[in-house]
Amino acid sequence: MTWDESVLARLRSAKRWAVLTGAGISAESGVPTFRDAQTGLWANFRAEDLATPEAFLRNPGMVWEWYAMRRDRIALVRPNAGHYALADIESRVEAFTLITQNIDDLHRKAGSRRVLELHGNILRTKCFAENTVVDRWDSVDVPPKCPRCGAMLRPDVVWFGEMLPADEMREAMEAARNCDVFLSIGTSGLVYPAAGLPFEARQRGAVLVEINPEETPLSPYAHLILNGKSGEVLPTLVECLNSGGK
Ligand code: BV8
Repeated sequence: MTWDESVLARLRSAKRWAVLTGAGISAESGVPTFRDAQTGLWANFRAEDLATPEAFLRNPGMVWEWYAMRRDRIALVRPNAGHYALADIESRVEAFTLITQNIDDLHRKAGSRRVLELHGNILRTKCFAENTVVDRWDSVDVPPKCPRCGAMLRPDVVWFGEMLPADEMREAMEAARNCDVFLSIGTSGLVYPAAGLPFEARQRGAVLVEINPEETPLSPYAHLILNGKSGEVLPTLVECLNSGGK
């Protein structure tokens, strides 16, 4: 893979990094990308028709089971070389902010320290009414009931039509506006406001790199497109950065 030496030189000198990841970085760990997650019973539904508060109120049992199936799958998977490569870069640069749309906790498991989860975390559960995290419950209902107020429990993830966590989004925007390099990895770049972050970074003068086997709406704006699987491309990028241009 021949990479643009001038861009690589800017990456080697970059002090402040911001990274946005999507489902693609977890694909090699065996986690279906967001749009592949409708297997079996849910094959006839679009993800957007499951991951909404309206869908949950319409059919709480089905939506709870869809997340339970995904959570059970995620409990069995491990981070891949792409996740570890990002934790490696974080340990070598001055400032590193990892912004993820993923809810699978794999970046933390790979040792990344500064992780902004814009869309929540499937391993956390919260009360639908109180909007506060619930760690344990003895309700056997589907979905289970909140031990405090009796309302339905739900996954602590951001559904379509819901606001993103304000602190995480503010910090992500700040990182995008102040970084020297922005990596967009394994995301189709279709879901906002997360998908707006790479554009913000580019507008502020950052070097924009996209890592994805396919083209996305962001591709025409990238200074460097690494067309491949993140589990293969990211370790190679780390080697290039460490080789110092030899
Ligand atoms: C909101 C959690 C205020 C749940 C998810 C403009 C501005 C603001 C909002 C909107 C707007 N326009 C429309 C909206 C509304 C909506 C939206 O963006 N809709 C889209 C469909 C048009 N946004 C919202 O509702 C957000 N809320 O803005 O609140 C508001 C509200 C209403 C109206 C206006 C404003 C909330 C969005 C969050 C939804 N929750 N996830 C769950 O997981 O169940 S979204 C979910 O899908 C993911 O988290 C991710 O963000 C998104 C897209 O998934 P990707 O990660 O990109 O994965 P995908 O499968 O699409 O692509 C995988 C990519 O990987 C592919 O490109 C593939 O080529 C690549 N790949 C595959 N293998 C590899 C690989 N890459 C590298 N290596 C590999 N091996």
